[in-house]
Amino acid sequence: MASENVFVEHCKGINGLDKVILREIRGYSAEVYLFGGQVTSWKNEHREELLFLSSKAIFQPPKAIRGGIPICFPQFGNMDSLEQHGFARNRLWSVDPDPPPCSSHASSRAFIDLILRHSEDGLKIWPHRFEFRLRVALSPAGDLMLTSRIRNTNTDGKSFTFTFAYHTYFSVSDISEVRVEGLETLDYLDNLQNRKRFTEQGDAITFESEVDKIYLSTPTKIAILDHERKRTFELRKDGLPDAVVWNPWDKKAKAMVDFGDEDYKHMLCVEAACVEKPITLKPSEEWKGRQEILAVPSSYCSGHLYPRRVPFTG
Ligand code: TA6
Repeated sequence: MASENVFVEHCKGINGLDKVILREIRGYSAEVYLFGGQVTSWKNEHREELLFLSSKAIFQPPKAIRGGIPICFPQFGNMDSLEQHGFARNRLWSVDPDPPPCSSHASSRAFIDLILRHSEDGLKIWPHRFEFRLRVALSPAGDLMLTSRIRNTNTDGKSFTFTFAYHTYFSVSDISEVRVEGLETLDYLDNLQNRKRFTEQGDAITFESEVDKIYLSTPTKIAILDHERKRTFELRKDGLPDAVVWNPWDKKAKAMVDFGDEDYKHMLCVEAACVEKPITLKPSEEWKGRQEILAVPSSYCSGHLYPRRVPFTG
């Protein structure tokens, strides 16, 4: 076992791609591929997988891996000049040899620091120098925390602007039994109607067809209730005002080569994001965006958003 210690193991994954396995004493684990800086697995103490990874996911760079937590940077979606969702998910990251201290993960022993920088080829596509530091950590309670710190290292005095998302694929038992709480009555941009703006109705969100919505200025906490599994995912976010909700449903599922025809029944993307108001950084300025996800056993009770857990430390 090519391990550094019981909490962090460096090894080879699918197609020999480098990956890191994080483990916590009580049996939680997470897997991160250096390709894309992408989490592809998060398991609880019962070894149950909590994230969705497509049955047809392709592990062949530069193709993005379908599932887990792809990182959309420096562009969310396809509304600007770069490829869909930017290039961070299609690049090879490296282990950060000299990570700055990260206060918010003080209690965690199972963590890895990755780094992505501009490349000479990359400058031809996006003419900016940057450092993107990503810490992926498992808390002793099994919460999965991702902290991104992006710094503008341009030497020509130029600022740069970007949008961002943690494109998290949650594993669910049956999409038609899932409810999302925390986005009621909010405005959203509908990606299926050319980003036209609407206001969400007052109840928790349920699913019976394709959905692709960008909710604006959401609360910092959103809950995904999987009634059948009696499980609630809590998504807590910081520095990421928006949230994207996506399920391709049947037709789009069939159209995606790296997605099983029935896979849409067992996944839901709820993505902590910054889309509506892009972030601009001057040289040497740094932005921080953080998400923490928890999976808690929950007895379904509408309107009660946070079952039995401690408040978010932020
Ligand atoms: O986050 C939702 C979304 O932007 C959808 O529009 C859909 O395209 C999805 O991302 C998947 O994008 P991908 O480029 O990974 O196929």
